[in-house]
Amino acid sequence: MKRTTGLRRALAAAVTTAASLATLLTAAPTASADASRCPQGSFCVFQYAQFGGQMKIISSSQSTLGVWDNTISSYINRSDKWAVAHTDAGYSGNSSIHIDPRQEYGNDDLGWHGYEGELDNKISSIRLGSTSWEADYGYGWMDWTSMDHPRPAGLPAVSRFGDMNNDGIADLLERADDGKLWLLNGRHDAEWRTKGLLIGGGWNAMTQLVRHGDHNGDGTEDVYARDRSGVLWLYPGTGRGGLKPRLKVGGGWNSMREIEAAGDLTGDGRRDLLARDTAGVLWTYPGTGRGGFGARKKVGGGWNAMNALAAPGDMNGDGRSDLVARDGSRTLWLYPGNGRGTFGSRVRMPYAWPSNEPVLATGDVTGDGRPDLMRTIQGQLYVYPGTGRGGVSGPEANMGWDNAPRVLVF
Ligand SMILES: [Ca+2]
Ligand SMILES: [Ca+2]
Ligand SMILES: [Ca+2]
Ligand SMILES: [Ca+2]
Repeated sequence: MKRTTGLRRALAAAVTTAASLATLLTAAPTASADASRCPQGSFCVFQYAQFGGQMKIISSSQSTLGVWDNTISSYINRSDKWAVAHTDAGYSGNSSIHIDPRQEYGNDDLGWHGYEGELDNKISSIRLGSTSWEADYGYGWMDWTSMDHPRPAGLPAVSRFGDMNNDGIADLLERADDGKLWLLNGRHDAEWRTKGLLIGGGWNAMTQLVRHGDHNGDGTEDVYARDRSGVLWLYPGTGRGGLKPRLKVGGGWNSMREIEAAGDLTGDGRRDLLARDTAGVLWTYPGTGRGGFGARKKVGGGWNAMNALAAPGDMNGDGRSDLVARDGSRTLWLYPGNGRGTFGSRVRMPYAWPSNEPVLATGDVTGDGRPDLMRTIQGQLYVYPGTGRGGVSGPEANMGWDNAPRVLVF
């Protein structure tokens, strides 16, 4: 009976709300200013500051707000979604506030989670997303303004990597902040945009993600991933941009600070891994051509002087895979592979590379047959086209960059 009474009361309240919310919204506050009204797992907005007046639960993106248009003054986010509030319908106008997931009251810059200044009582749409980027743009992947040039025929196999869907054009893989893995197709649409293809979720469980062509001999590009327990997994590529069920390579890889899929370093035509251990020793793991590795070979010590490694393929055009490393002075060095699993004398590369941004090597993204490098500068990804003689030329802006903490492009 209590339930019926409660339901009737709720229905009556709903009818009253629907009939007179517009009136209520302009009347004096009556409901209690109690943030705990907002259920765990919900994002709630309130008519008045400090959680006062009527409350609305926002459980999906709202391109218009109906009777709630221009009436919201405070909020609390107990959901796992990001939210961005806009002053105009259709997610346009000013949108200066990013509302973090689990942003409980009393602990942010605004004190009481009020929409101050130009947003107070002026919100007309709210978009939710599982990442800040998705709440901003309405989709979870980064737009890649791809170059869309076919890879020239006759390119040495050592340089041929980056193409996940076998169309001859290098693609990017992006792990978004929420752990979703996206294929950013190198082939753009009519508007020069790339629509992300979702490979799957849960990739934040991985502490390393690398790829560099085909490792198991089926002609399609594969991915290696290390999980938190130190197990290395091979995810064979489908050749259509996706990944097949994973195969366990082995455990113990947490002794490695960094792993790079480096192409063929040993000269046998099979692709290998490089791994730097926590003591700074660099090791070559020769690929078997079936996804696993033979006995590792020591490259040398002292590599902890480098704060980033990248495996670009053959940068200097001698047919052997090379290594790029950035030192603590923002200098990038090319270590030319000698085809025996180690490297010749290093060569300094141009430009000062930011010390805290990734050095990206995902193959030939410009389509001239030469592997390229990429880096981010202030929220933008730039391509440094490889010269094919060991250097790179001036940067070309390529796409907006999601600089959330767990974003990874490889
Ligand atoms: Ca492709
Ligand atoms: Ca493969
Ligand atoms: Ca080379
Ligand atoms: Ca290129």
